[in-house]
Amino acid sequence: MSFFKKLKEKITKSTDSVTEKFKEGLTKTRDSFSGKVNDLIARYRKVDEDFFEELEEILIQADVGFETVMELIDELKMEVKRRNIQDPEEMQSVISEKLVNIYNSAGEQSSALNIQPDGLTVILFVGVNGVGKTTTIGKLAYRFKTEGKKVLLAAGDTFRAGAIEQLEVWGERVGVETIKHGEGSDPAAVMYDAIQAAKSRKADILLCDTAGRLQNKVNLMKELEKVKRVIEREIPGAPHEVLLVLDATTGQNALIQAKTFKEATNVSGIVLSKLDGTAKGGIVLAIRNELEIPVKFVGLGEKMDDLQEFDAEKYVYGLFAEQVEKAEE
Ligand SMILES: Nc1nc2c(ncn2[C@@H]2O[C@H](COP(=O)(O)OP(=O)(O)O)[C@@H](O)[C@H]2O)c(=O)[nH]1
Ligand SMILES: [Mg+2]
Repeated sequence: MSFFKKLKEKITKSTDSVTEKFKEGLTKTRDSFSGKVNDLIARYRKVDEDFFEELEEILIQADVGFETVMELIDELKMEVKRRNIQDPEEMQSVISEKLVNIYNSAGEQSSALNIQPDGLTVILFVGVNGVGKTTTIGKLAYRFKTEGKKVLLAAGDTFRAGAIEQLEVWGERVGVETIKHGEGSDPAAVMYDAIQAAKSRKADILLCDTAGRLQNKVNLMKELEKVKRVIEREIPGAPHEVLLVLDATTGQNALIQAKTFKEATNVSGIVLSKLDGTAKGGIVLAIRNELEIPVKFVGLGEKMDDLQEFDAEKYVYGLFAEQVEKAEE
């Protein structure tokens, strides 16, 4: 059975809203990337060296990342040889299968968060200005609240004007409390207070916002280290997750940011925001392969329920939805 058929069976068995979110959120990438792949397949009569060269170019344009593309092309060539594939029509399904494989073989498969079964779980969000930290916190707060958890927010971005209010607005929208100090105050002190509040209110989850920009990069990294130290001191084992938020629309720049933050804080997972805003959604694969940090969530829009746990199969379905749906029984 072809990979598309298997995927179709799986997807139709679980026609849930999550799959639809992936399909909807990946529309731009699907139109661009899959459009080019379809065009390529239509133009070739057999799978040859030129075919692979063009495919390589399409993958690079989708921001899949050079190393990952090379690995993928090698895998595809081997598979074509092994199964003696001649017809380009068969390639979409094979490409999809290899995309899932390459993602899942790059490391830990689970996008699950390290949630404490008893007691407080502290999650710290880091990333440069505008990537979507505050929005992601709002969306995650909504998610946890829906699961029946008691959630608290800590307004740790005291640098950017309006940042505290923005988080509070999200808190009100979701119906959770925000612990804050004034603009310009010490974010480590905000964290300290937020932890005390979380303990006394017996909260399950504390989501901590941080600044994305200070006077300079060194200051920012120092501030993040200090914030982290305070959290560690107050709760052994915390923060339980340090989530780095990256903006998918910034492409390879996101990888550079990740390397900087990785050096300063112990990043445990990536949130890739604004996947809906880019036609180059292949960046997921580049991040996964080149950083060795799991992509735990992806942002697929600006609404409360537009944050989803990353899932390689649903992602690939989003890339080739029409073809998967057309796959014959
Ligand atoms: N389309 C889209 N927009 C997003 C997503 N996540 C965040 N944004 C938008 O990105 C902008 C910056 O987000 P914000 O949370 O303020 O970033 P921060 O500076 O890192 O806290 C806002 O206009 C958000 O609505 C997403 O997944 N999709
Ligand atoms: Mg913010």
